[in-house]
Amino acid sequence: MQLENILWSIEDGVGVATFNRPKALNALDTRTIGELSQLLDAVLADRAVRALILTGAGDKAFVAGADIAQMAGLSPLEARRFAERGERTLARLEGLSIPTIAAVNGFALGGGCELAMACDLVYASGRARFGQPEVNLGLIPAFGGTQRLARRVGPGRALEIILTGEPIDAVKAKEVGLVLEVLAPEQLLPHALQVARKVASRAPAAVALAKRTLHAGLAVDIATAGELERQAFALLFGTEDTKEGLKAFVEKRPPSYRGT
Ligand code: CO8
Repeated sequence: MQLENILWSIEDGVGVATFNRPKALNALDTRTIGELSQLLDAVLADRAVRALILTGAGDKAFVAGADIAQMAGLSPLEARRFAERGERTLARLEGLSIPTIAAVNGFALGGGCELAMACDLVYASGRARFGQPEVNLGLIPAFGGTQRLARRVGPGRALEIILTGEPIDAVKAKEVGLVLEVLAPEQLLPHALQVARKVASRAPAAVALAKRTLHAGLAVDIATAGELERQAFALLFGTEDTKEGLKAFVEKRPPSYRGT
């Protein structure tokens, strides 16, 4: 992998991707989005990576949005391609079968807030600021932000955040349901790693199907969603890990999952 703008490490089966473009507060240019896409390919191919954490380098920004200087030169067709590329990459991130965690250490604005919302779990340091300031630039969120924010915090709050373009602090973000926990800056990554390791220790197929069923269920009516849930539940009985999990409980020992 040729990564210039994302630092990548793997610890105990947990991959940590750190956005690192200090001169632009880690903003997403086309190169960085391409690198994220490459990284997702690598994560998909590597069964040893069982959870993924996204964070930002430095103490100021998670990701301050799409790269504004680069966007300023786009034609309408280029803008459409840029938005499609970003949205497709975030949809792939959201659809990963392993758990994903955004550890938001500073500004998560525009595309940065959209990136965090494409992760399963969002934790923030007290320094974090979230917002969709696109209207200040004569734009609208275009990496899925109008949709994911409304699903996370409800349409009323989403409209308030999107239409005013004003950022909210970490405490407010927790209050509205965008963030799960607010931590001291030095506790943020250790907390994210602790949660990632816990989820990574569970049966991988069960984790993957729980996540897929939840997302698929939100897109359909509740009766259809219930049917999807029952199908996923039944499917697990064909895996060795489910047999192991049930057997280990009966035998009063910890389960040993192999991802099979
Ligand atoms: N893109 C490019 N460069 C940026 C960005 C960005 N999003 N954010 C900050 N920078 C750069 C600044 O230009 C500055 O560079 P320089 O030192 O060369 O002047 C450097 O980072 C440091 O920033 P500031 O000096 O502005 O730092 P402050 O502490 O004063 O302010 C803020 C921090 C409040 C975060 C401020 O930088 C800011 O408002 N940034 C822009 C945030 C923003 O509007 N983000 C949303 C962008 S739009 C978007 O994400 C749309 C997504 C959908 C795309 C669809 C594509 C078609």
